[in-house]
Amino acid sequence: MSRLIVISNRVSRPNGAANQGGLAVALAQALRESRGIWVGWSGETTENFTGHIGFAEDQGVKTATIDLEEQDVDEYYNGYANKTLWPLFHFRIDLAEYARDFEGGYNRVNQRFADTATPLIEPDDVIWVQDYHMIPLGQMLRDKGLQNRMGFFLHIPWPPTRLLVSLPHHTKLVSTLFAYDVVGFHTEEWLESFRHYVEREMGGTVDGDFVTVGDRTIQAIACPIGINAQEFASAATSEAAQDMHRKVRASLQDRSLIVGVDRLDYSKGLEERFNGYARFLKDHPEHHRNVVLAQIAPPSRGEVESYQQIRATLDSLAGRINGEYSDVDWTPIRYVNQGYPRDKLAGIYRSAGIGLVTPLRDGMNLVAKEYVAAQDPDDPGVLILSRFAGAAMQLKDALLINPYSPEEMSDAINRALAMPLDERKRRWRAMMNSVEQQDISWWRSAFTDRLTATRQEEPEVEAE
Ligand code: GDG
Repeated sequence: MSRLIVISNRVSRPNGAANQGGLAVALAQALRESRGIWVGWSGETTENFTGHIGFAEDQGVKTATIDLEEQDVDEYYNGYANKTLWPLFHFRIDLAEYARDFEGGYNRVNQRFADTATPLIEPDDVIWVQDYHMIPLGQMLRDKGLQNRMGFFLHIPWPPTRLLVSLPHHTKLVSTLFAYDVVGFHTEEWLESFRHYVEREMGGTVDGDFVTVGDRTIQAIACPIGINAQEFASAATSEAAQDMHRKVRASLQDRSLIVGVDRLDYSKGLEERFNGYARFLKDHPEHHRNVVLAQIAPPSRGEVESYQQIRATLDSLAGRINGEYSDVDWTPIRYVNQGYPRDKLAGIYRSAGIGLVTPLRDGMNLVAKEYVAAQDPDDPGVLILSRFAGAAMQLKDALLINPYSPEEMSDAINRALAMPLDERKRRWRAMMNSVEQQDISWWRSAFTDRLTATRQEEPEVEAE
């Protein structure tokens, strides 16, 4: 078995923060099994970059991290990654900032990761680079002479060509993807957009999974990420979850709970969600006092202005809706800016008769899958899901809605509240089957098996 080297912006340690996700767990398992290394930013800053690598081993997972300079964090992480690529790739060119410093910082930091990782890599290692922070890394590793099998996975959408061309030097960035052997996306839609770009803007050709530009052929595949469904289902019946469930139910006094859980991010459609819910309250006075929307939204990327703005917008919108509809003994929205440990979160999902997931664009959206996995099979809740989440391709038995339409959201909430038990069970079973079958281990193996097989399929031909 080849060693796996995972390179991502941040490294999650197995027993790290309570809110660590399934991705960290899945990758940790693969790293442990292959005695691999996880390389990334420590999350710390240093005055002058030294290239010093911090090594650690935690529950069998080896990590190698570097500290970055403040300027690196500003230009690479807050800058090019989160002010340029994130909004653009989520179809928000209105929010995307194109600054030369950002691009310079992004390339500088990627080079730092390449310099850090190269001496750690052995010839037979399989390298798996994660996400939009690290697109050019593979090319930089090739430039250092590495011939390893190398894969890249994009966790966010791939934007339509017409939007992507607004990025200065877009072809330069995209061409670096051809240094990898396998490039993965969550859905056919994102894959299709990638192929379209390559054909239109780079004169490339597509033959099944094989995409060629010049003399480089890579495999581009759709490989939807999943969750650890079994673990999440058990978390939902754990002591901590049951305790949370009792607490929540007691506070509701027989009211129905609608739950939303999202990083506080403009791509998650939170403003639209609040407006859709307000529309529901307006359309259905008969439901007043019978429902509560609990929106859990831990703040993220607080140094980026667009995130400060969405936070201010939501603060005032929640206040306005509550001001308009609350009574002395009922508040329609509970808007919470703190995060919860995973088992408690699972208990909150299970307490809610409706999961409301309304991103305007989302690579996948794991919350939708977690909500499904946490339900009581004998009395499952209803998932209302934006058709613009990658998860909508798999969870077709959710109530799929257009999040830009407050009327559709209002109708879906009304329908979910009235849905008979047998329909809820039927829809839930179908969704749970999908969540269980294409779970996080499936995703990891589907990608790494493809990557490992690349060199067997196409043996390297020695030059004469
Ligand atoms: C990116 C892509 C893609 C949230 N609040 C709490 C908490 N969370 C956890 C959720 C979930 C995770 O954070 C969020 O995952 P999402 O998939 O919903 O969204 P992004 O963070 O934007 O992730 C996305 C994903 O990468 C994977 O490829 O699906 O499309 O944007 O796991 O549970 N966890 C805890 N407490 C909280 O309060 N413990």
